[in-house]
Amino acid sequence: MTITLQASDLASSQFIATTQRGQIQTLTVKHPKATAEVALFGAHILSFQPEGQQDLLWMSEKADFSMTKPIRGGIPVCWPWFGKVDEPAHGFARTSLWSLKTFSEDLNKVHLVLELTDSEATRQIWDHAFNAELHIEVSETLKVSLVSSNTGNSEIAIGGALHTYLNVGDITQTTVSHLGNEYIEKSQQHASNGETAFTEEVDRIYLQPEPITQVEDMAFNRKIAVTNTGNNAVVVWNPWAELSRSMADMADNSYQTMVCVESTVHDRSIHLAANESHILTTQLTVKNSGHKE
Ligand code: TA6
Repeated sequence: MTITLQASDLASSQFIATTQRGQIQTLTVKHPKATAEVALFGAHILSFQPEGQQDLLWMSEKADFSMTKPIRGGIPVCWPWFGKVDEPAHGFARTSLWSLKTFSEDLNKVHLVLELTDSEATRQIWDHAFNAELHIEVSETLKVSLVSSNTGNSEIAIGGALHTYLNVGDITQTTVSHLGNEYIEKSQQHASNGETAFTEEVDRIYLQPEPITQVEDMAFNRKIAVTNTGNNAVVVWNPWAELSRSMADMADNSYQTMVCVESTVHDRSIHLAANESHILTTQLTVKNSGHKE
């Protein structure tokens, strides 16, 4: 039986250590099946490396760890909205300080639960009572579940995304498929054959994604299955050369080794009455690897 422990029991953990990156407190998981690092700032997963593999997550070499900006790379939690529908872009969860609520561990996996609840600071941006939990399961796969609960008396409308930055060997030898028949790009609706390759900036909201998006990374000789639930879209983003050059927290050529595949609730389309919850998940699984890395 696996027992769920409180954050105050962390010192007794076999697999989790408290660590630091810049100004940011992190939790480092070293488990026989995988290693991972999670920042309390943003409940941001910085790294996930299954045993014997390259990291599945890309992290910018110029990422800012000062706690004043979102971190570029890993899995930012965009919440309670996705994109620029409101200020700040992608919501406030990724720049809020979360806390470790509970954890459990055994030889199969480590399960962390991080929590954010409304405060004076969040109410100045979004005047609602809420509880958000990020469940992070580290095993051969990485499973991330964002549980949003309405703890107030009136309905709330939420969107959001688990904005995963995947680490790929070479973007020009990467395809993303099983994306469905329709996408929005720069506010225009397009038909799709369900697949995308990369030769320029791509920033697309796929509106009818299949439950499992496939990423084929030929340079690292691996396929990654991204399994999503609770979403109504999958966003695919690569900024390409010009936009990368304009971003202070990305090295000029670093777009060549990343692609974002994001489990997304587009358009604040989840309406939660008092005491209702919604769960958005994404799970990353390496399907095959010839270990050409
Ligand atoms: O998910 C894609 C996207 O919304 C892009 O439009 C791009 O701006 C990206 O997210 C990164 O946004 P950020 O606010 O982190 O710079």
